[in-house]
This record gives sequence, structure tokens and C-alpha cells, in this order.
Amino acid sequence: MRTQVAIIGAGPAGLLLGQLLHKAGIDNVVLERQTPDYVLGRIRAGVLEKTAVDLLDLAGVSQRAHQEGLVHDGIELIFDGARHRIDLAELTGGKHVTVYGQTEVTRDLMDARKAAGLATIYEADVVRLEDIETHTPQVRYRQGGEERVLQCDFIAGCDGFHGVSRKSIPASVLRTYERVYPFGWLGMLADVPPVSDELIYAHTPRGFVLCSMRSKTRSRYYLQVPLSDHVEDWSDNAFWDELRLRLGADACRNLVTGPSLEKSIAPLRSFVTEPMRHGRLFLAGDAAHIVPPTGAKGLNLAASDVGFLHEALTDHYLEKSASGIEHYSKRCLERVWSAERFSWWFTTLTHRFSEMGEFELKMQAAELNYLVKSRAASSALAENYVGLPMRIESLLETCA
Ligand code: RFL
Ligand code: PHB
Repeated sequence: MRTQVAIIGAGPAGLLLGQLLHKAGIDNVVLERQTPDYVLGRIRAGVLEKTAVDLLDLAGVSQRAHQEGLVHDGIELIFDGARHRIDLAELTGGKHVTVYGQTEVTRDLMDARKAAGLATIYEADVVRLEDIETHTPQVRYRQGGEERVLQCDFIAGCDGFHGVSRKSIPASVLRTYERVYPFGWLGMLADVPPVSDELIYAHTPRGFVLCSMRSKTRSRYYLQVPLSDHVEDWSDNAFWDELRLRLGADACRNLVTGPSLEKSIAPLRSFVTEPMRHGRLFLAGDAAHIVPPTGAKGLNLAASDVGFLHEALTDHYLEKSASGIEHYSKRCLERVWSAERFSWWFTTLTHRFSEMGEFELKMQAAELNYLVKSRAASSALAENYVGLPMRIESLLETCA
């Protein structure tokens, strides 16, 4: 089999790229290790920046996101038992985020791909990438007990943190940067109305809490937990009890509890790979970088990588220019490092670290206080939360 662009991974990065390339008349095949149901069963991101929604618009798959997505103009911070609102719209000249689950984004992309009759091969486990430094790379995969080969012009490695693409770049070229956090997030999804209209990020003596949602009737909550915790040991009642204890009576006034639809523990990590292209292999999304979820940046970064990759491949096929390909890694990495910094900072500010002494706790408290009292500090949070522009060099103009 042969295609122009072989895409590894049918997560949001791979599917969005496939749709954008199809719109530009560029032939592509997606190879995915799992089944569609498995991919849709993973409960992950919930917050989309405008840049991500713009790319869904461009791909022609945003109709439901606009209809059903919830526009959020602000977030709440809780610390020291008090609630503070960060007015995202007022602080950023009218910008907002859209609360629309990654599952729904993926479903919309899957439906569009199916409707367009595009090739997605599920249960195809990519085992090796070959000849990536030549003009005729190929992807070797296993399907139904047989080994097959997909020949192509380019490979898009959209296969997440545990995929094969990153590992195919020679160690002598690859540089990685990593920080692993000493805790995880226990997430729970339940068909109950959210405790508040806006997302709540809470710093509490018992650990961090995030109150998020998927709709007006479906809530998503997260608790900071030790890495040694097992999800089987957290009954639904234990989860709700701990949530109440951490948030306190006032913030829990409107809390509605109910049976969980899903519960899972995710470790927190910051990770970046440089470069994001080697020869004819491009890395995009979690295959190249991971952020702790506190800033809600993972899916949004995956989308902006795909935006740059779509630009690079249309430059190549339609404009006959190598410019986008040559600049791909640098363009992505500038935005990636900004989001890494923000996600690391917001995580460090809002979580309890066991090694923190009295002094570090006072520093955290002072910074949280400054954040809600200073317009400059609140603006910096808001500007990052709604999402930096695709090209960071335009930031000063945006703010002017
Ligand atoms: P994915 O979604 O991991 O998809 C990669 C796909 O590649 C497949 N694959 C292979 N296929 C074939 N052969 C192989 N050898 C393969 N190896 C792997 C996998 O099966 C999979 O289907 O990566 P992608 O597309 O880069 O998307 C990234 C996002 O999923 C991720 O960044 C976000 O979910 C992160 N994230 C959040 N991001 C946000 O922007 N906003 C949020 O609010 C947000 N909340 C979150 C999050 C991530 C979380 N977890 C669980 C880590 C909340 C949580 C709890
Ligand atoms: C989510 O709804 O899953 C979510 C929202 C905001 C975050 C992280 C996760 O910062």
C-alpha cells in the first residue's frame, strides 16, 4: 500500500491532521493500534483554546463543538478557604475557552473521516519506521497476525507518549527534557450537574482539586493523590467525601453526587523532545511532549503542532516550498516551551509537594495572593490560559 502521508495514531492529533490534509487534497492513511471504541473510551481533555477551535473550523468538523461546547469567560481559584474569580474575558480583551471533551472532538473527527471515505486502519500496531532519512520512508505494522508495509512520502508520528515514532529518531540526534511530579490526578466522571458554572482550581491543605465538566449535566472532578494510590481503593463515596473535605462547605453548597461513569489515576509529567522532525518523520502532540494537565494545554498543543504540520505539508505539495518543513520543529517548540512553562508553574503553585517546608508554603501563599490582587499577574495567567497565539512573536502586538 502507498500514500502521501502515513499518520500513526488515531488520537486527536492524527485524526485532525488527516482531516486537514484531506481538505487540502493530500492523500493520507491513519494507522491505529487500538479499536475505535477503546480510543473513545479514554477520558482526557476538556478545555479548548480558540486556536484549537479555529483548526476544527478549518477541518470542517466544528459544528457540534460550537453548538454543544460551553463558552467559559472565567475560572475560579480557591486557596486559604476563599474563592477568587479570574475574569479571562475582561483580562484578555474578550477571549474565552470552550469546554468540549476530547472524546467528542475525537468522535467528530472519526465521523468526518468515515463520511469522507478515508482510510483508517484500526488494530494496526506499528512496529517499525524505516528509511526516514530518505524520500521513500515506510511504516511496518502488524495487523491480524500479519506484518504489512505502508509506503509514503512523509510519516506523521501522532502516536502519543508510548508510541514508536519518537524512538525511531537516532539517540545521537534526540534530546529530551523531563520532570516527573511526585503525585498523580485521580479523575472521576459522573452524570451530575457541575458544582459551579465555571472551572474551579483549588489549593487546599489536603491537596489540589479541580472541578471541571463536560456539559451542564456531566461533571469531571480531579483530586491530587499520592502515586502509590490505586484506583480500586477509591470507592465513589470515598471520592465525594474527600472532595467535600478539601473544598469546604461554601464551595460544596451546590455539589450533587452520584455514581461514577469512570475513574482513573494519571501520573503528572513535563516532557519535551527536540527536534520534532528528523528527515521525513514529524512528531506531533503527546509523541513529542507532555504537560501536566493543570493548564489544560496537552490537547491544545497537539492541535497547534498539527496546524504547523498542515502548513508544512501544504507548502511542500501545493507551493513546492520546503520552508514549512524546515521551520516545523522550531515553530512548534517555541509554543511548546511556553505551554510547558505555564503548565509547570500552575502545577507548582496549586499542588502540595511533600518536600515543601514552612517557607515554601509561605511562598506559595504569597504568590497566590499576588496572583489575584495584581492585575498584571492575573493577566499573565489569563493570557496563557486562553492560549498564546500560534506564533509567539506576535504576542506583543496582541497585547498592545
Ligand atoms: P493520544 O491521544 O495519546 O493518541 C495517540 C494514539 O496513538 C496510538 N498509538 C499507536 N497506533 C499505532 N501503532 C502504535 N505503535 C501506536 N502507539 C500508540 C494510541 O493508541 C493513541 O490512540 O495523543 P495525541 O493525539 O497527541 O493527543 C494528545 C492528547 O490526548 C493529550 O495531550 C490530552 O489529553 C492532555 N490533557 C488535556 N489537554 C488539554 O488540552 N486540555 C485538557 O483539559 C486536558 N486534560 C489531559 C487532561 C490528559 C489527561 N491524562 C489522562 C493524561 C486531563 C487528563 C487527566
Ligand atoms: C478536564 O475537564 O478534564 C480538565 C479541565 C481543565 C484542566 C484539566 C482537565 O486543566
